[in-house]
Amino acid sequence: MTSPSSHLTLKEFCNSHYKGSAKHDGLEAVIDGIASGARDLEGQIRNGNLLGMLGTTGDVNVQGEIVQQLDAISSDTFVKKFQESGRVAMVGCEEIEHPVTFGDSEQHKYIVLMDPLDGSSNIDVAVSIGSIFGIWKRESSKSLNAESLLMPGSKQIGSAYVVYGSCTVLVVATEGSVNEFTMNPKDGDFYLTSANIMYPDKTPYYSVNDGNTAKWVDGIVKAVDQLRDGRSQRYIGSLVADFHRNIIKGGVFLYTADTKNTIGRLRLMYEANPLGYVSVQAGGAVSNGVENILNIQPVELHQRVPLIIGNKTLVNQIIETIKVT
Ligand code: P6P
Repeated sequence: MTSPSSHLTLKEFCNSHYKGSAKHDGLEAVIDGIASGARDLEGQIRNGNLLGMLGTTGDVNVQGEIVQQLDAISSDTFVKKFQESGRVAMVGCEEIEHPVTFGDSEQHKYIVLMDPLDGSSNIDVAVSIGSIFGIWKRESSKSLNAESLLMPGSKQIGSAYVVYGSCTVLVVATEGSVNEFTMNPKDGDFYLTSANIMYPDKTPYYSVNDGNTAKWVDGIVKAVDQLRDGRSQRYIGSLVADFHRNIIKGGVFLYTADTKNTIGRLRLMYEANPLGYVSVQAGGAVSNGVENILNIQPVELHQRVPLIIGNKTLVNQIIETIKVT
């Protein structure tokens, strides 16, 4: 049995790893903004319907999706935190049609793309949901505009995600380093609970929506049949929660193209790229079925992409099966 005080705090970790470093200076303020926003959101999420914050706002977002109250609250929360950080030049978001610009000074070094609340269909049924963040260094030579956000995932300087689950965890990835921090409900601080995470060799799980089977091409049907052999299917309906289980316990997640979602359902810039960066830094892989997603040059902020992400051996097995079927 340990106590929170026996763990490094997120602030201690970030100050020692990022503050003042040539490559990551100021990143500690961005991560602190994510942790602070997650702390605020966690409190609201845990109240569920007690505060009347579940359900929809009645609006439809740029994706044509009905906006849940918590979608709007989470977007506003993190936009405010990134503005307060003084280090984020611009943020792009699933819930906002156009990017928000905060500043163009030397201090405003980072660009963030986020899905502030992933898994909206699970909000009002007490199932795990999460937040996802991709972090890029802004190219100071270029002026800030919508095009500034369209950088390939391979150019991320880091990424992070939060899972509001049975506990609240924040995972932060930079080059060669993936670390999990758990929030202590008593003081709202995040403490290092798993350092230098790498995918396990074992792969007991696979995550896919079996309900889409009739819409898949033969190669995907065969690839999923292969995954079923000796594994358990785990599918939460919140990408970030399925991703986190798979990186800790071992497994793969796939949401490929099908006859309904002909270019996939999930978003390149603020779902596939940030989680793909975490996956690769943890020894995993991320693909659209043809190439490493992190190499894709984006053309549109909200573009979708087929997603295969997790254990490298399984990702490559799926790609090979699609190719030869
Ligand atoms: P389906 C949630 O809405 C989400 O964007 C991901 O978090 C999740 O993995 C996926 O959609 C679930 O989609 O079509 O299986 O309900």
